[in-house]
Amino acid sequence: MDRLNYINSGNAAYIHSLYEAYQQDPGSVDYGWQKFFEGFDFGKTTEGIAVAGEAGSAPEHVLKEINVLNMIDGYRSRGHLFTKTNPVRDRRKYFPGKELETFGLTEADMDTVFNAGVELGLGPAKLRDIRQMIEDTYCQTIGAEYKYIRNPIKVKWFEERMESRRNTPNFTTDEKKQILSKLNQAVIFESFLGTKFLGQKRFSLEGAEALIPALTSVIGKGSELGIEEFTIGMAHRGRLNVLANIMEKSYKEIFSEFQGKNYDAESSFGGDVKYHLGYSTDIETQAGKKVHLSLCPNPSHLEAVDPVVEGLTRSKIDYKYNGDFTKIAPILIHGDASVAGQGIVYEVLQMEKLEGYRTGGTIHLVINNQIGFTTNYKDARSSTYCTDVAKTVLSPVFHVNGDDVEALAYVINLAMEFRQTFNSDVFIDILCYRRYGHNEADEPKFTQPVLYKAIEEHPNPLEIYKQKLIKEGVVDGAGAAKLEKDFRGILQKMLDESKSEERFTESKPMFLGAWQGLHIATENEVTASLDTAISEKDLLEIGHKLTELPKDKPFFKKIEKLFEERRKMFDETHVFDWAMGEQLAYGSLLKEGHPVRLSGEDVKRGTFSHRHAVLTLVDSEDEYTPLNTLDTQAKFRIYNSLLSEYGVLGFEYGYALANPHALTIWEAQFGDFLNGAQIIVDQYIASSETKWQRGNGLVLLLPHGYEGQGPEHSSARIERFMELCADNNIQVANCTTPANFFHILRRQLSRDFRKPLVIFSPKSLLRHPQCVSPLKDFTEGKFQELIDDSYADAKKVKRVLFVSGKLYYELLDKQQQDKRKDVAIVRIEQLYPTPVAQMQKIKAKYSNAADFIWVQEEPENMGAWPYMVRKFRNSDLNLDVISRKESASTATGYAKQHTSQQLYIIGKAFEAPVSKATKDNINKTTEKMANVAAD
Ligand SMILES: Cc1ncc(C[n+]2csc(CCOP(=O)(O)OP(=O)(O)O)c2C)c(N)n1
Repeated sequence: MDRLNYINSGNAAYIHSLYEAYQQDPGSVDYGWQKFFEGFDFGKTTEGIAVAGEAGSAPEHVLKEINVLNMIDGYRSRGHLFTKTNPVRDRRKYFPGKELETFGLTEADMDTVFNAGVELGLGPAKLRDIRQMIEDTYCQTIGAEYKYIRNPIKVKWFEERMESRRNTPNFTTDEKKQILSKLNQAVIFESFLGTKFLGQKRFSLEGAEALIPALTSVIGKGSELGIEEFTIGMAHRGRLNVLANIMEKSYKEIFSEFQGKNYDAESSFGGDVKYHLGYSTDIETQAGKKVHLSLCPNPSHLEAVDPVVEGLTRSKIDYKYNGDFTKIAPILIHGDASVAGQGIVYEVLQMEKLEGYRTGGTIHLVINNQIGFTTNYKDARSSTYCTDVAKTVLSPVFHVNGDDVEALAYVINLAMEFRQTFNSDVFIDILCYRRYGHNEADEPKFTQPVLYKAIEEHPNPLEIYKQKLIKEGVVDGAGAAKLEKDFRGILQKMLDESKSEERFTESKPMFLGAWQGLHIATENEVTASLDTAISEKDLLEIGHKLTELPKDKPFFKKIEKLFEERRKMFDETHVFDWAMGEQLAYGSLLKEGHPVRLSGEDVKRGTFSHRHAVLTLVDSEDEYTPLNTLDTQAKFRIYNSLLSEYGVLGFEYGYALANPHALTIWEAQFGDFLNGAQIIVDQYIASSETKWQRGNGLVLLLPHGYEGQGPEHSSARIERFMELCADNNIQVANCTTPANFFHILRRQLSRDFRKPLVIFSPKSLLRHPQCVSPLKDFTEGKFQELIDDSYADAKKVKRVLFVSGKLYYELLDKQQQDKRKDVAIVRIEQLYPTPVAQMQKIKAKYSNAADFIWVQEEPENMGAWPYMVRKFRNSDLNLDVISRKESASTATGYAKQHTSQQLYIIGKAFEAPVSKATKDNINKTTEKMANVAAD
């Protein structure tokens, strides 16, 4: 029957007229109505109607039929509001005692037979039975939200599965025993830690232990349905339990961590607390299937791990599973307060169906302990459920009572099946509680005395399930007790062994799988650039492919013109601009077999309309991507991202993590938007190697430069990156030539280690006539961390200007115009690792120079200067600065003021330098005066 949920009793006259029309000619009404009236006429002849007698006139009964249908529909849509899903609190009641009345029905209708029962597969049935059936299905320990899904096939899929079994699990005896055994591990593990490491933080899972059998179940079901690998992201709560009882990290290793035995004084790694560490492993399911599991390391910042897991998964889909979304699935485990409060969840959800970001559906599990630290759920969200964000992408949500471990295992299997069938996200909200405080040293009664009184008296899920199985005769009391005792025995043995070992580190080495052959860089390796040139033959071959537009496709005239200009670079001028330098880097890497992925807002064309890596054909949505026409297996993937920085940067970080042999790049629209993704920079990009021994080769392109566009689009906040630089953690560059940009991109994959690379990329230089590189700069040499001046006369130089980025060209202009051979302009192309040795060489070379000045466009409190002044504070370089004066805002909003500031900087840089002799004199006098003062 067609959906009839648009009808109600108010339509009585209309329905009556339809029925009359149907009686005269069935074909005169819609097919759905024909079927309905057919059933209704059939129902009228059945015993039910005869018995009910007073069922009233035909139209009146038709109305009641409709009411029953509405009731069924109501239960399907809103039954979740009436479930028994909360283990420790009573749910609020809607319309108590008026459930029938709400649908225009009464107790007197309970024995009337309604054809509407057909909708549930019951056939004509008494209202009593219909209601029982929908209550059993939708109002027990599982609440289902799926009716808002617009795809009727998905809706039907759920309806059929849930209603055919009344949403009731029917596990075999063996399966029940397996569930019991996993629950036993989960519960005993926590209580063991609680007694042996009293007061130590572990963010226990107690109250939500059903998560462990649920995960076992989803992994088992997933592997049955073809999944070979799961990537898991989760926060602190229950992480140790997952590591031990799902990931099979050895109990001994975990106990050693509790005893602080994994600390290695020799190591340069800073490490992290145990409930943030990642792990990966191969496990075998109950059915004997091998599954790879990886738990992503995560920072304290809740939900920050979500995009990283998604990116990691997508990378594996692209490179390891050849685009097959059914071989790997992400599982994200959220907390109720964080899933409701953190915007990153929304950003990640919006990726669900996007070509460049989808992962074939994520299984979202929420450990809904109804509290966030001390904050009650009522203060944590405005939405009814913590999972309501799921509805933005029409993802189904199941709310399950965490005390009903079978219901949870059943639902999670259903969710897995759904994910594999439709490649869509699905949420499971596990209603549970947190037995203790936020951590083990915390007193929850200070803030939730009533709830914690209820929790105190509440039996743990193992106790509840054990009693159920004893009642069913699946196990006896003695068997269940033995299970507990045996497992405690195993844990005690592991603890004893861990205590007897002096130091214990069984952590998996970092360079496994795709990272095989790579290593942590030594100091020398980081500072050395390898030869990254390509042959002229390759360059021209790539160039011709990149600039040749197929004759049979219609392109815009301006694009054809642009490509003709590009073509000339290869055929005639042999001088290349920024866009070509960039694409030659990609093309040459692709030719060497390295895939390239570039994502960010509007990257296909490029924010500044310079890239045109993807061309849209005239009057069409079809696209042409020259980089994908090269003669290579490696693919160029380029995606305009959703308007997100935090989510997309996290995704690309994860993407790069899974494949160090692909070049992965994220480009910000303007560099200043990066601060929306600061958590990913601070918590992952800058610190993950130190904290978790996880390298990453991600490249960030951050458009930067003072061009009078106002405070918001001038600065990508170089200072923010410079303050993060230590231990050779990242590379920061601000290149001035297409060739140097080309080499640094190629260098990223040419070495045996990976480091994130932050490039402050240009805007005006994209079209600057001098910002071009000759062919030989691509076919010879390597990335230059520092570029010396080739115009100044070394002997005459009295002042050396150190500069980076586009300001160089403005200084150059002035130098050339005024023919100032006494001022050398030295470009620092790589700000970090800072080429200190090369800078010292510069000092030696310009031996008559008295001034060494850092010149920057940014205000004095920004840019690279605060870093440089710290780095060189005790050096004989005695650096000074020329910059905009310190400022709260990055740049002025007035174009005129911008220009005068710019002229001031350039003018100041070329002010007549003081001679070295005079300067030495001044220094001596100052020193003397200081000594006098000291006396
Ligand atoms: C982004 C972020 N903000 C604040 C915190 C501090 N914090 C740690 S746990 C917590 C409560 C989390 O509640 P919930 O998500 O429900 O998880 P639970 O601890 O209850 O399992 C808060 C606010 C954090 N870790 N991350």
